[in-house]
Amino acid sequence: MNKNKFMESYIENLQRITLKNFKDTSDKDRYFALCDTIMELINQEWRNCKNRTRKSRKAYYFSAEFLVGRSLGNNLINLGIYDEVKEILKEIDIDFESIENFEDDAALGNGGLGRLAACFMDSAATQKLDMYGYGVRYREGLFKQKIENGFQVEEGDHWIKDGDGWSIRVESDSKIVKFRDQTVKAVPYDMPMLGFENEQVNTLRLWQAEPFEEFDFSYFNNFQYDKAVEEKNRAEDITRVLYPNDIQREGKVLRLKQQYFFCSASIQDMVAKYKQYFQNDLQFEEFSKYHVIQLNDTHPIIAIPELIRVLVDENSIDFEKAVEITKNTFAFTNHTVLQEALETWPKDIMLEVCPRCFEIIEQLNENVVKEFKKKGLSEEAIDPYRIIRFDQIRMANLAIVMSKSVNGVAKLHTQILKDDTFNNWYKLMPEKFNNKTNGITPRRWLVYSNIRLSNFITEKLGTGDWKYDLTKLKGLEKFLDDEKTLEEINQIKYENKKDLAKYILENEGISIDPNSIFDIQIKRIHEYKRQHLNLIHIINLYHELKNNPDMDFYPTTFILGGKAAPGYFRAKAIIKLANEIARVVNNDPYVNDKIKVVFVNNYRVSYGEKLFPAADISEQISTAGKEASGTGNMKFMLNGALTLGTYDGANIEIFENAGVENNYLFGAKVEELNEIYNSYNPKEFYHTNEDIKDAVDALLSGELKDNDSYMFLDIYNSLINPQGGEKADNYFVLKDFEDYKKTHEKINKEYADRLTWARKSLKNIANAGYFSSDRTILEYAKDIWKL
Ligand code: B1H
Repeated sequence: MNKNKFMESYIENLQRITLKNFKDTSDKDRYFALCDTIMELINQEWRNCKNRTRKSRKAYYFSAEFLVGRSLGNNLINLGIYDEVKEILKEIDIDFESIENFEDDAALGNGGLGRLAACFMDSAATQKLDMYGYGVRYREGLFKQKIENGFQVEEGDHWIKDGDGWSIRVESDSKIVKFRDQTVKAVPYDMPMLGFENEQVNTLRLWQAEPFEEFDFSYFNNFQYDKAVEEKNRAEDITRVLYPNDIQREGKVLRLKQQYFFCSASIQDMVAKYKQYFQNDLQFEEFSKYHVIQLNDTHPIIAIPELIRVLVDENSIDFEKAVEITKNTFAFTNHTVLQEALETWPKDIMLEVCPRCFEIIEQLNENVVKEFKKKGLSEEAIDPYRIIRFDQIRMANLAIVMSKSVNGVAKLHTQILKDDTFNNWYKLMPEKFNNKTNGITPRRWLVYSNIRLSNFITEKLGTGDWKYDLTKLKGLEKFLDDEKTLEEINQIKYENKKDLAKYILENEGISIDPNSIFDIQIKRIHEYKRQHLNLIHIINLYHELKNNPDMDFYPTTFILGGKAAPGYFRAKAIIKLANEIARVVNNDPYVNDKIKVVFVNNYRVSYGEKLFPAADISEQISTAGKEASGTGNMKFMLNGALTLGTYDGANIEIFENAGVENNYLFGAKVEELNEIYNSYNPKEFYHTNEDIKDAVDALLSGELKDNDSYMFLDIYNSLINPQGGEKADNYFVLKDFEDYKKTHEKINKEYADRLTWARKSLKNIANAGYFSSDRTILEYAKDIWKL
């Protein structure tokens, strides 16, 4: 990059788009002009990539969520011009950080599933894989979380109200999407996805719903102004907002409309381009030679009947042939075994949204039934395989029949799919099933967010090659017994903790000590993730420290953060509890030099970038068998935190790679929980373990106040009183409490030996290579996509 040219065009852009003189421009102006200048810089390479790949086989990642976060810093890192641009800005008196903070997170996802899609985009480009992303351009991303009086309050997230510096509207590629009751226009916005220092630029194409006709003049001319705008609103409603329920499905018409909307537009787009690029030698039989579609969970499965519809109705292909083509095109990823997530759509809703797709699904269902009867299965034996049963369309079944590959996202998770969730299918078609353990991009989650550690690694290894091949971190192991290196590791962590402490003081108004242990649990709030196990442990610890002031104890700061789905009462109760514990503990001078509790407000990608680098302990405490993989666990590991975790999801693989002796494993395993499932009685634990009774009783003793919301009573009941057919303590919080507490005590002792701790931390960093999403995406490319 030519520095002078960059500066010149930056200032020119800034003045041109604002019509102001340089000195009069605001930070916001300066942020957007920087986006413009970078978009200009990459334009040529982006076009080159689009042109080069016209006739090559490509992968298409279909996802209702892409949790991209901020792009400025990440794009500069991937272009290899981060430091240079910072310097250029400094020369003209612009502080990079202040304009960086002008960027709103693109929060177009709920949690791990959406963030995984964003990490995959980064890794595919970095590995020079031609992968397209297709999704939805929600005008409102995931709600912003405010905490009032300790309660979560949701606010809208109109992330593009000031503009969108990273997208190009490609009007000419717009598509028409037809629903039973309305017809809308789908307009694509393309975001460049930059490979790391390699000139590859892939495309994330997000569709926005707009009225087919901007304005209905017949209404207008009849003075029916309301009606004239009504249609416009009804169209825009489709992509107005992201549904905020992580895990829990939402059976609303509008949700299916969103799904059909982006899937239909994407399929039409693929077919149109195929016809355009291959016009002379067009053979639809070869469609799957050039296209493979990866379905990110059940949300985009409606793309399957849509492809058949487009082939049959719009391109005169035989139904059976279209089915064959489709079967060779799709692959399906499952992300959870929780029943409440498995999508089924009632027939009447599907008829209301996309009746033709329903017809096609009926036909596919008949085919399945016929085929299985031929195999000799009875009506009853076929039931688990039916795509439609009791007028419900079972989307996972549709995907499994119609895909060439079905994968889980961590070893244990895939095993559970085979043994349990999809066991029926697995028995019939074992060759379809495979595992792809998740990963994270080291560019965002280390190079960009933890500059200190990143520079240190490069210095130690003598090269930055590890940024392309994260397994090279293994080379750090030669410093495991080098005291100076270990001290440096501790120093880096300390500096990062100071930065976080400053940020938390500014944003949460709580002062914390960077010399204390930073114990962090950040993720969506859900009972299976067991934030309440963490919290009742803190309550018990607090009581212990009050009763026993001379107890040997290493000061600890407990940090929690995460959003609750707006309709999930118990998750909101957990947030209130965290805030209430923080209020009581932080205002108690008797314990304040020992423990502090912080609930960080509005946890999101850009907050995570500050939290992961500063953690000593990574809390990964889900009930064994429930967390499919987890990816936060990997971000902590890569940044040198030790995992306090159950034998669940990818934790298991973290223990395998870094050594369980360098982490803290606790709690019951899946097999044990399966065995005791029917006989489990949490009251036994409550009555026989004083610490448990102490902590659980505190929910109702009046010491903690829930402002008459009955929230703490709800948590209390969920733990020890069976209710309305639901068993008590479904997630075995009380069962695992004692082991959790003992493990915390062990951590507290061992932390004091600072060099031994640093050694464990280094062991984790050195073995985090496996968890790069580069590795994951290469496995998809090799095993499933054959790219
Ligand atoms: C995961 C979801 C999910 N699994 C439904 N399932 C949603 C389901 O809006 N919805 O309806 C949204 C999200 N998300 C997560 O995926 C798993 O819980 C994690 O363990 C996993 O790491 C992540 C990525 O695979």
